[in-house]
Amino acid sequence: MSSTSKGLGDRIALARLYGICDLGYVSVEQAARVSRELLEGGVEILQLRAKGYDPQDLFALACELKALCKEFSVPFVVNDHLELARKCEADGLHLGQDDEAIGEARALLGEGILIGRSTHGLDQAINALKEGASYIGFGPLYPTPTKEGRPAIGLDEISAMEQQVGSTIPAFCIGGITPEVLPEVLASGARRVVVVSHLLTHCQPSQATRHLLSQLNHSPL
Ligand code: 3NM
Repeated sequence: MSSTSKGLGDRIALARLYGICDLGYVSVEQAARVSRELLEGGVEILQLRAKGYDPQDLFALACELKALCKEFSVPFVVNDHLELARKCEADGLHLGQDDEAIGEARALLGEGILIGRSTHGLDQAINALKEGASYIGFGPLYPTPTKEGRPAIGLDEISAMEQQVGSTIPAFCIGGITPEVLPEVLASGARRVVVVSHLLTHCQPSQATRHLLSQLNHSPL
C-alpha cells in the first residue's frame, strides 16, 4: 500500500460524518462556498454528487473542491463519474449498485484510490466488502427527498451489517438522517452517517454540521 492510500485509509477509518455537495440542492456557483461551510463545520469526507450533469461540465468545480478538501486534509470523492475522478485526481470514487465492478475501477484509477459502494441491504453490504470496497453507504434508512420514491430499509439490519461489514471497512448509514432521528440510528448500532439534505438546506450549514458531529461524538466509534 502506498503512503497516500494508507493516509486516506487512516482518515476514513476515523470518519464519522460524510458530507455531500449535491447539485440537486446547491447550484454550481454556490457549490464551493457551501462545501467550505461543510468542511469548516467538520465533515470528514466530502463527495461531489451531480446527477444528470455532463461530467465534462464539472471538471472545474471538481478541481476546485479537490483543492478545498486538500486544505482541510479531507478526502474528496466523486460520485459516479470515473473519468472525472481520474482527471481531477480525486481521492475516491463512489459507485452505485449498477456501476462498474470495484476491481475494474481500481485497475483504471490506481490502487491508492478509495472506492465506495452504495448498498441497500445486508447482502449487498457483504458483497461490497467481498468485492474490495474501501467503504460502503448503507440505506436509505428513511424515506428521503434526495432519492424520492426509494423504499426505506429501516434500522433492523444495521447491527448485523456493522458486525459483518462495518467491523472491517467503514460503513456509513444514509438516507433521511437528521438530528432528530440520529439518536435512534446510533442506538440501532450505526457508527457513521452521511447527511445531505439536512445540511444543504440549513441556513447555517457549518453550525448544523458541528451539531451533528457533537451528537456523533457522544457515542463511541
Ligand atoms: N444514497 P439525505 S440515500 C445519496 O441509500 C443517497 O444509497 C442513498 O440524502 C442510498 O441525507 C441517499 O438528504 C440520499 O436523505 C441521502
